[in-house]
Order: sequence, then structure tokens, then C-alpha cells
Amino acid sequence: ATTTTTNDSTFSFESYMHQKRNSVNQALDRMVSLKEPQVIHESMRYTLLAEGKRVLPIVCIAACELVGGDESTAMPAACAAEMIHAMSLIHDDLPCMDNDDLRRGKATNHKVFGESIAILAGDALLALAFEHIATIGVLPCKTVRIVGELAKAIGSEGVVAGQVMDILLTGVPGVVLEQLEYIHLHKTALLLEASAVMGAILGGGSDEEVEYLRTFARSTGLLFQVMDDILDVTKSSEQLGKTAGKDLMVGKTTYPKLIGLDKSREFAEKLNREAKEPLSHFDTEKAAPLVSLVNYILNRQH
Ligand code: GRG
Repeated sequence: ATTTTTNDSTFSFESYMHQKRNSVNQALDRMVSLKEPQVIHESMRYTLLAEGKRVLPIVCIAACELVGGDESTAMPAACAAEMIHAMSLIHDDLPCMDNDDLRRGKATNHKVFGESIAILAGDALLALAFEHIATIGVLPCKTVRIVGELAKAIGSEGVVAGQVMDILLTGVPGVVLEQLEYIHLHKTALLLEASAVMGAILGGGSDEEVEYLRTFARSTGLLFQVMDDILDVTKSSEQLGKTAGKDLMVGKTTYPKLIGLDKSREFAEKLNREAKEPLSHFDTEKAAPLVSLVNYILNRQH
């Protein structure tokens, strides 16, 4: 088991993740109950409640706890981040985007509910995310700040921008490192950043603490994608004869393709250090969950 030893205690990351995942799953279940029209709520629940790592909500909650807040204060924003993540997965899988058949170990949303309902389920999850944040019951100035952070992170200069660049550059020869980094930063890192920042704001963190958590999450988000690219190659070569990974998919640029496996691993190490540095400004024991999360991303095998 992965454990992080701090001054006088040992922190168990597995049990922390397990406990947080359970409370997030329960909150999500409550927030999107089955009501009329039945089919749209079924479709929303189908992807949202399917098994996922829940990295975004856990980072939101852990950031809130790190600055002295508690889990329940962060929960609406944590669930909002997961709702937006789920809606982006539903839309990303559509035939007009990545045209995927499988997600979270199940048939994709549009395969089960049809394209119209899948698009609408994504739209409704996006709206619901902001509804939950708006009714959070904290000081209005905090609500306004986190609404702004989240909206900026996902709009046409955020996740959407990343997806647009991904579409425009897929299949184009000569994609450069800066373009690949732009895609990963926007598609993946900015929503993680918003999750951490929302948690820190809700937990009452100072501006300095909020910025430390922003830097942590940005580097962690990039690290997640670099590791994904590396795993794709290592998994593909392990599974010779089986279906090749995404890396071998026509037209997709990845870090190992651009700079090779060794340099990709070096880059991951650099991001690992950059993710942990801002956490060194907090109490070691309190920062253990987020430090362990970085280790988990760095060491995950699937
Ligand atoms: C956000 C307004 C808005 C629109 C969406 C379709 C689209 C625009 C963007 C695509 C975003 C996308 C699919 C990014 C990839 C993010 C990512 C890291 C997915 C994999 O996440 P995991 O591995 O999945 O954490 P689980 O299932 O564990 O949650």
C-alpha cells in the first residue's frame, strides 16, 4: 500500500481516496436524483455515477481541508467539477468528436441513449454544476469568485480551447511541443486547477495559499497527461498482439512521439517536482494527501 510517512504519523493514501470517493459518490447520487423527464436524468446519472477516479472532486476537497476548511464546505464545488468532467467526457465521445464506444468500462452515453439525449445530458450537467455552486451558502463574494474561476477554466479560453486545438491539430504533421502542451494544459490541467482553487477559496485560504494550490494543480494536471502518454506506449508494447493503445492511433501527437520515452520521463520528473514545491509551504502532515496524489499519478500503471 502507498503510504506517506510524515513527522509522527503514517498517512494511508488508499484509505483517504476510498473514504473521499465514497462521500463524493453519495453526494453526486443525491444531487442528480431520478426525476421527470426520466430519460435525461437517467442519461446524466449513467456517466456521472459510473466508476471514475474522482480526482477533481478529491483535489477540491483536499485543497479546502489543507487551508483549514472541511469536506462539506467543498462538496458542492467538488461535485460541480465532476459534473463538468462527466459532461466533457460525454461530448468528447460523440461521433462528431472522438467517436468512442466505451467509457468508464461501459458503452458510451450516446450508444445507450442516442446522440440527442447525450448532448442534452451534457448540457444539463453543465447547468447543474453552476446551480449547485450558486446555492452553496457561503459569502456571496466567495461564490462569485469560484463561479468566475470555473467558467474561465472551461470556456473558449479553457477546456473548450484545448479541445478545439486538439481537433484542429489531429492528423496535422509537424505538431510542436508548445502545441501539445497547450492542448494538455487546456483540456486537462485547467479544470484540475479550478477544482483546487475553488476548494482553497471555500476553505478560507489566503490569496497566497490559493496561488500555491493553483500552481500545484496546474503541474499535476500536466503530469497526468504526460504519464498517460508514457503509459500508452509502455502498455502498448506490453500488449503485443492485443489492441494497440491510443499512441498508435493515427494522427495523435504524444510526448513520447515528439521527444522520446526517456525525455518524456525526465519531463514527468520535472513536473513532479513543480507540483510538490508549492505544497512544501504548508504543514507536512496536512499536505500529505496532495503529495500522495502526485505520487499516485506518477506511479499509476493503468
Ligand atoms: C467543458 C464546456 C465544456 C465543454 C467540453 C468535449 C470537450 C468540451 C472537451 C474535452 C475534454 C476532455 C475529454 C479532456 C480529457 C480529460 C481527461 C483527463 C479525461 C480522463 O480522465 P480520468 O482518467 O477519467 O480521470 P475518470 O473516468 O477516471 O474520471
